[in-house]
Parts: sequence; structure tokens; C-alpha cells
Amino acid sequence: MLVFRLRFARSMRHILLSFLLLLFGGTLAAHAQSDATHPPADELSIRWGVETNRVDDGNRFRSSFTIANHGDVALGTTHWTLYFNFSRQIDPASVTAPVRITRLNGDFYRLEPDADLPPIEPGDQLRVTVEAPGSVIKRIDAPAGFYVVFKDAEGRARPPAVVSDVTVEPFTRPAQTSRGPGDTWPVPTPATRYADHRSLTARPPDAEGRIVPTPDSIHRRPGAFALRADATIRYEAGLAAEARQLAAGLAAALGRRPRTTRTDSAAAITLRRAEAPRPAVDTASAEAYRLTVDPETGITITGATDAGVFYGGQSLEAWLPVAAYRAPSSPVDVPAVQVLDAPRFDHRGLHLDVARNMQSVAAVKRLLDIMAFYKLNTFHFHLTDDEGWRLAVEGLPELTRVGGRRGHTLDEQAHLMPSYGSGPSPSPEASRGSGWYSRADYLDILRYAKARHITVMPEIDVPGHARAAIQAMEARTRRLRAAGDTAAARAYRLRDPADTSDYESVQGWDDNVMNVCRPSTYRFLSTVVDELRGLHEAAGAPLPAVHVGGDEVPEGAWAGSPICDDYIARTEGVDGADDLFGHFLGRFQDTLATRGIAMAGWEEVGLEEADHRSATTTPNEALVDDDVQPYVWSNIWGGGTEDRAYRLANAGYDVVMAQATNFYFDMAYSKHPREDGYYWAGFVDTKAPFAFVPFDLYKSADRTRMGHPIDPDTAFADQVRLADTARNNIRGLQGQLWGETLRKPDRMEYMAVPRLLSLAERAWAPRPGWATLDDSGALRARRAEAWTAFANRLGHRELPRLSIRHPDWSYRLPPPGATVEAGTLRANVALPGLAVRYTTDGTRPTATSPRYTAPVPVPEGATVRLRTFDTLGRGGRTVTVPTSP
Ligand code: TNX
Repeated sequence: MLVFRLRFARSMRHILLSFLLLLFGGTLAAHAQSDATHPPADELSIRWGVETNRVDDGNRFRSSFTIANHGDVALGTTHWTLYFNFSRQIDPASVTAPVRITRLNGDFYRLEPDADLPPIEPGDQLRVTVEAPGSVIKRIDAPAGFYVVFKDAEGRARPPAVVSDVTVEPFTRPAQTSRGPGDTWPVPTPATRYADHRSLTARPPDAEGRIVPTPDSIHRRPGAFALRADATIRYEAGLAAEARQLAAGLAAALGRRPRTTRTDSAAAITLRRAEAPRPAVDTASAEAYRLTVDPETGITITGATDAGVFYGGQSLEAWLPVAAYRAPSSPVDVPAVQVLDAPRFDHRGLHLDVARNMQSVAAVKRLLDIMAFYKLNTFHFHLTDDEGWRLAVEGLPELTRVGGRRGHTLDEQAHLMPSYGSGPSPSPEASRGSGWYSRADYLDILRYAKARHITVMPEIDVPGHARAAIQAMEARTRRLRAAGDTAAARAYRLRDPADTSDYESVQGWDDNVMNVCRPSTYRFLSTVVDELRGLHEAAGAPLPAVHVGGDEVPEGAWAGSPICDDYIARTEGVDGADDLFGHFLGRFQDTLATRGIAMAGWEEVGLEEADHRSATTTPNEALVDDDVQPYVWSNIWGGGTEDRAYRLANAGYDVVMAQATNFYFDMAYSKHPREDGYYWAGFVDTKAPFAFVPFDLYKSADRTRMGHPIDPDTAFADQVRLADTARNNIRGLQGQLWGETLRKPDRMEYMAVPRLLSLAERAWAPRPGWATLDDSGALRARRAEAWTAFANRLGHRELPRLSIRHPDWSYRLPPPGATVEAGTLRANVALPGLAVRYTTDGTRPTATSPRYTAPVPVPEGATVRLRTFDTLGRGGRTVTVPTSP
């Protein structure tokens, strides 16, 4: 339909143009001809699809590009070049048509016609097939960010023009949806979902299930306290902010914001800090609180610190009947209770990558809101990577001006090249590849986080994943050299211009590692760290740790650097390029330590260099006694590195569990081709973070990334266990929102929630009974029961409450399961309680379509469509059920 309309518009334009030509004759015709060396970009279309993932025994895939000319003039051979991004490595030898495809760097490609390519005539198309290692099973994997650069008759390049008519062929055949012969993971269908959800018998959550994450203990008392709209909140000194936040939250249920006061002795709600020591909250945690609801005397929240008071307030909001939020009223009957609560883990983190795709300050604040709502306390802010540097640093304007923008360029003098489909425009308004946080922006974020008891841990990813900074400092060097200031030009340079090292990073970059042998690199890092310190100080926000990345330094970096050769010769304890990584970390750690800042990093910071790219794990003894905190991430079930977290913790490192299999929220929720996300570690559904067992993670493994069942009793026999004495070295858990696929504003929210609620449950709630079972069959059975209860809490209560309190949050609404058999529709949903609505006339269900509550007869031959809706009428993906057998 859309295609038809476009064509129609095009031919209308054609007719109109011919008509004008007839009318005005000569001059206009001459003008039109001189301009018409090629069709405009909006008269080109591109179609791309996977032909098969089964080339070379399933190790390669073949896909095709079809470039069609809908214009009035031929697309000739010499005067155009097409650019795009594609995160697979096209084999240039496999390209079939007379075109050349070159990967310029990273995921950035150029496609040029060969001289013998016949012109693509109006109405014609060119089909090019290409092969690449690996496989592609999802729409999000498709090449993106297409634009064309035409040359005029004199060979001058015109401004790049976006090709927006791009179609990705659907993934329907098994050869398109299977990753190869070892792939046994089924593509979800309405019927498989229906079968999967059947065990989740819908049952309204009992009162104890009201608070997510589950508190340490809840004691119900008889009766209820009538909380009136004219209630006041009395607070002790130092708790004014917590009182205001609670008042704002309760306003949603009471229809009016309670007054906050220091003095009113008859206040309905009292906020207090416990006197030292802290027996009042029965625990030593600084985040502990006690919430008491007494039918007579009202509500008291006692916190060990102001953070505890804040969490007590969050729990009180959650404890109110959800009906009060649906229809604010006064009074609200608050059931009497005593909640004694403290988190299981000190570190409850969420990581957000804004380098690959930028997120606005507003979007970051929204994420902080949700983190605070579920008692997460650490925001790991991934500010830099190969594809972008997002923090303004005083005195180094190129960092953001060049390193913070992506757009069409072949020399990267002014900005970086496009990545992840960010397109030709370098403008932050036009591209999520561009943008950065000014000093004021960053301060704003810090203050916002602080008010919600969230610590911001910035990440400056070095020495690999550092291309944006390297290119930016090259631009700075050029500027100052042109100005004749050679000393200043060198001062912050991050590469050795004579480096001949040949390497390639995971994302395909051949130049993304800082030179760790130049003094200027360390000067650069100190400058950035001092900037961060200054910012955190100005906001009154702590900076206990800087995350230095340290991940995925490609093999071969520095091997061809004369500066490094010289440095190695001069430096004791550094015998070759292989020693440089550890040496660099030691130096950077000193820089941080002298400023009182701990060094956090990905797991690599705790490993011997040689282990980074292998399945072995030898903790690096040199840093164990320093304040170094590895974030363990790189596990794939069956991959051999599952025990890294325990090896590091047993060796004495303070470890954060950030495992890809359970906590990578950039992985797709499912294998469905339209469910966006990566899948190198498998598919990560909402249950995955819930099912994680921090002290015995092997119990979390059910299936390999290819879908093969895992027997946890035998599969991990060779893997190291967590020593009892090392339990305290597990600091906590963290979810990761990597940014490659966060290409649209609300994607971040979709990828974060509801998985974030499962993360919060596992990081805050006490260790569940099922996790301690040794019999794996019994464990799985009890875990399934616990999941059923939790899924019901989310669907019946917590997500409706979230919708009301944060109405603009676009969390994921899971697609329904459904079958039509013998003329009867049966449907269900992964989080029981969410509304499923359906149509039988082929139209897309809306918020007013009939709600499914029990099996319904459907007319023969009807097309049944279903969608899941939230309480505000927002719908998820449409599901179509085949009705003929
Ligand atoms: C691995 S995890 C990376 C990131 C990617 C991510 C995508 C880690 C420390 N490095 O650079 O964004 O996978 O899932």
C-alpha cells in the first residue's frame, strides 16, 4: 500500500514536471536536463534481505541488496557512491554485481559502481548479493543509515542525500531465522508462547507481594490506617528532600499533595532517622529502614540514613492499594503493617551506554526515576566509546565537537564517521550519533541522581574502545600545529603517528586503542579525571569510583609502535607489548588512588593480559590489593568462562556481577525477528535476571545460547565455585543497557523495563529459598513457582502502578500467546494481569477492542489479531494467529 502510494506520488510528480516543461519550453528544459545527471535520492529505494544463513555449513550467510531507480533518468556508472552501516563483515570477494563494497572502518561501508556496471534505467533495479561470516536473524541486524553522494559533471561531490525508502525483507523461512545447524532455539509463535505461558496460572498477588523488590520482612497487623488527603508529613532535620519526594508520590493516590512540616505533632506520617546505633531497623545497612503503619498512630518511616528513609517512602507508595492510584480518593485505607527492610547487596546498578547512541538529559533522568522507584543505587554512565565521546571537558573542545558528532566524512577532520545507521548529518538534532552533555547538563544529571540516592559512576572506556577520543585529539593536534604551537599540539595526543600495529577490535575498528606509552595519554586521563572530580564536587555528588572500561583490547595493539618500543626498552618490569595493558592499568590506578578514587573496570582489569581473549582466567595478582573492582560480563553458557566472577572474588577482588546471559538488557527479549536487540549471549527475557543465583550462578543456566538444554549437575564440573569466605567480595548485581540498538528514543525504556524489576528483585530481596536447593530438579520447580508469583505481581500490580506513576514510560508489553483450535480462541500473556485485546476482522486491536478473559468462539476463516495493553491504553506488538490448520 505504502509502496503504491509512493509510486503514485512519483508518477504524479513526473506528469507535473512534463506538463511544466511543455508550458515553459526551452529555458526550463535546459535547466532540468543539466540537473538530471542522476535521479534524486528520494527516487531510489533499497531492499535488503537475508537469502540464507546456511552458506558454508551455516558459518556464513548470504544477503542481497536491491537498488531500484524510480526516477526519470538513469543512474549511471560513475557519479554515485552509496554509504551505509552494517555490523557484519562483508567478504569483498563474494560481491556478485559489478559494484565494489568496501568496509572503511568499524561498521561503515561504501558501495561504488564498477566502470562496467550498466546504467540502472528508470524503472530498473540492480541486485547485489554478498556473503559474510556469521548469521543474521533479526530486522535490527539489517544494514542501516543509507545515503548517497552524487558527483556533478566536474566530479565535485554534492552534499550527501539520505535514501529513506529502505525495506527489510521479512524473516520467515528457517534458512533466515536459524543461526546455523546448531541452532535449536525455536522462533516464538503465538502457539509456542501460549504453551509457555500456560504454567503461569493467573492469580492476583496477595498483599505481601505488593512491594517490588520484596522486603526483608513484612508483618501484617490487623486493621488499616485511614490516610486522608489533608494529611501532613512531619520530618526530622535533614530529611526535607525525602519528605517532599514522598509527598509528590502520595499525591498520585490522594489527589492532593500532603503538606510537609518540621513541627506538626499530629502528622499522619513521620520520617525519622534512627539514633546510633541502629537497632531500630535491625540491621547494619546504611540503606535499611522500618516502615510501620499503625491503625491509630499513623505511619512512621525510620531510616538508618536519609537513603533508608527514601527507600521506606518508596515502599510506602508501593504498599498503598493500587486502586488508589487508579482513582485518587480520600481517605486511602493503608493496611497496618511493619516492614523491616535492608538490601541484600550494596551495589544495585544499571549501566547505560550513550556513546553508540546518544540519550538526552531528559531520557537519562527518566531512567534515574525508574531506578529510584525500584531502589537501584548506582548509575554506571558509559560516556565514551569508539563511536562517541559525550562529556564536555574544559580546555579540550575537540572531545565533543569532533568526538561527540558523527556524520558523513571521509577524513574525520570535523567529526567521526557514521556508525549504527546514524546517517550523514552531524547535527545532534538530526542524528542520535551526535550530541554531548555540557557541564551544566552533567551537573543537572548528578544532582537529579543524588536527590534519588543514586551514585553516578562515570565510565571513561580506555585504552581500547577509545577511538572517539583518539580522533578528537588528532583534530586538536592539527589545530594547534596549524597555529604553530607544536608543544601544545603534542600535549594530549593519544596515538603514535608511526604506529604500524595491525589489529581489529570486536566492532571492526583498526585504530581504537590509545597509545599507552606516551606521557600525553596519562596527561589526558588525569585531565579528564580532574574534570569529573570537579563536576562531582560542584554537584555535591560523591565520586567513589571511576570505571575505566579496560575491555576488549584487540590483540596486536602497540606491537608496531616505535614509541612503545622505546618505552618498553626504558621501563623496568615491562618486557614486551603484552605487558603494557597491566602496566597501563597500574599507572591509571595510581592516578585515581592519589585522588581517593577506586578503579572500577570490566572483568579484564582483574585478569592477566593473555587471558582476555581466551577461555582461561588467571586473576592478576598485581592489582588485587588495590582498590580495583572488576565487573564480570563475558559469559556464554558452555563457553568455559562462566567461573570468572568466582575466580576473581576468590582471589580477593570486589566483584560486580554483570553477566551477559542474565543482565545484558541490550540482548533481545526473544528470538522473534522483530524483537530488536543483540543475541551473542542468547536471549534475555524478563525471567533471566530473576532466575540468577549470585552465589552459585551455574544454577541459573537452563539452555545454551543455541537452545541446547544444560544439565547444571554435570555441565560445570570443571568450574571454580565461590568460596564461602569470598561471598562478601560479591558487591552486587548490575544490568547493562548497551547502546548499539537503542536507535529510537523509547527503545531504552523498552529494553530496560520490565527486566529492571527482576534485576531489582534479585539485587535487593533476601536470598530466596529455591536458590539454596542442591537438587537441580527441585530448584527448577520451586523457581518456576516463584517466577509465577512474581510474574503475577508485575502484571496485576506493579506494571499498572508504574503506568500510573510514570505514564510516559514505554516499557515492553509482552506479545500475547494464542491458539485457535476448533473455532475457539485461547490467549494468555507472560505477565498475567496485563490486558490482552483482540479483533477477528483483521484490524489492529486498539484499547477499545474486546478484552480476552475466557475462550471465545471465532468465525471460520477469520483473521485473529491480538495485542497486550497497559492500563493507560498503550498497546504492544500485534500478533496474528493463523486460523486455518
Ligand atoms: C560487549 S561488554 C561490549 C560492548 C558491547 C556489548 C554489546 C563489554 C565490556 N563490551 O562494547 O556494546 O558487548 O552487547
